[in-house]
Amino acid sequence: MGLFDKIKKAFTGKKEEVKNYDKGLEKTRREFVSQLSNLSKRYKNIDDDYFEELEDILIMADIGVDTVVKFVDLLRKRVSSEKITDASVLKEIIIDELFVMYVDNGILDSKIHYSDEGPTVILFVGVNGVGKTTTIGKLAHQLKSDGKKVMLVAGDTFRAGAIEQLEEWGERVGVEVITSKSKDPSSVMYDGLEKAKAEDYDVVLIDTAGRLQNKDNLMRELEKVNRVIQKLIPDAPHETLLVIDATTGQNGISQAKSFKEITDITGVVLTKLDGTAKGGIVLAIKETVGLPVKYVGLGEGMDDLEKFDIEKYIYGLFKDL
Ligand SMILES: Nc1nc2c(ncn2[C@@H]2O[C@H](COP(=O)(O)OP(=O)(O)OP(=O)(O)O)[C@@H](O)[C@H]2O)c(=O)[nH]1
Ligand SMILES: [Mg+2]
Repeated sequence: MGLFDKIKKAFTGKKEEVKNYDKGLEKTRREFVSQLSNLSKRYKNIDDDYFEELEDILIMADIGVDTVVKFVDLLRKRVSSEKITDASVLKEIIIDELFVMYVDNGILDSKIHYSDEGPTVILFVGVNGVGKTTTIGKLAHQLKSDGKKVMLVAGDTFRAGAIEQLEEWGERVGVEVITSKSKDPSSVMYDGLEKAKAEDYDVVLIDTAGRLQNKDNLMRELEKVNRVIQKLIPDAPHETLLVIDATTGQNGISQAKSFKEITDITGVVLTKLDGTAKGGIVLAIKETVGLPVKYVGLGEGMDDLEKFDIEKYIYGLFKDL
């Protein structure tokens, strides 16, 4: 039995557990996966044309050109060494190999690291409109449901309406939001962390502005933010999560590369997967950027954030095959 069969079996009958993945990956499943399925129906024999079409399909799913070339190369070798001729057999091997590629070279740590003592500080960064504030709202809801005392810090003092947006989330999910009239994000972060320490908060989620600016300015700004946070909590931020919009495809990959150069990113939140057929981007982030995806956004609602789980992801993608 192949790896995929095992995954499929593991989640069969566990609808609730994979509900968000199932729903959120529908677009990718419909386009990418059905093309894959058609391909193996159309080709009786595996030849060069087959591999070329396969390459195109994988590139369209935003797995990333380099990764695809490497992957298809590996498949060609397997096909020739194992003398595989049947395209429907190869279809299953493709899924297994995609899975192996993700978990290979050491599984990236997709867990959030919570502080043993004092508040855990999670900083959210990313370009504008990717879903930082929404992700904070959703995560606050999850953490609160887990019984944690959660604080949101409105560190986006730049965009009009940003503070109100975070306040709305705070109200909706029932957690405290710290705001300030000051235009300096550092001052609201300082106030928030001071309160979080004094009042024993478990988790502090810090929103930041998604303004577009050059690398040097952004680097300086993030250095300042980190300095301020560390004045109060020396080992914070415990996580710096980069939020990427999956619908922007390879653009998101370049953002990840840039942010990784200017600050210490501990993980990625990949949002709006429900709005794209390019779910292959998860592989590209791992292969070309080397960052772990820690959360995925699978819709706009407050329950539509999931811890990233490669097995559930693979299930959501290929369950109909
Ligand atoms: N479909 C879908 N929409 C999402 C998801 N995450 C966020 N959004 C939407 O994306 C839009 C932008 O989200 P925000 O949270 O405001 O993004 P932001 O990064 O905080 O934006 P700025 O503060 O302007 O930099 C909103 O309309 C959200 O509802 C998701 O997982 N799925
Ligand atoms: Mg925002």
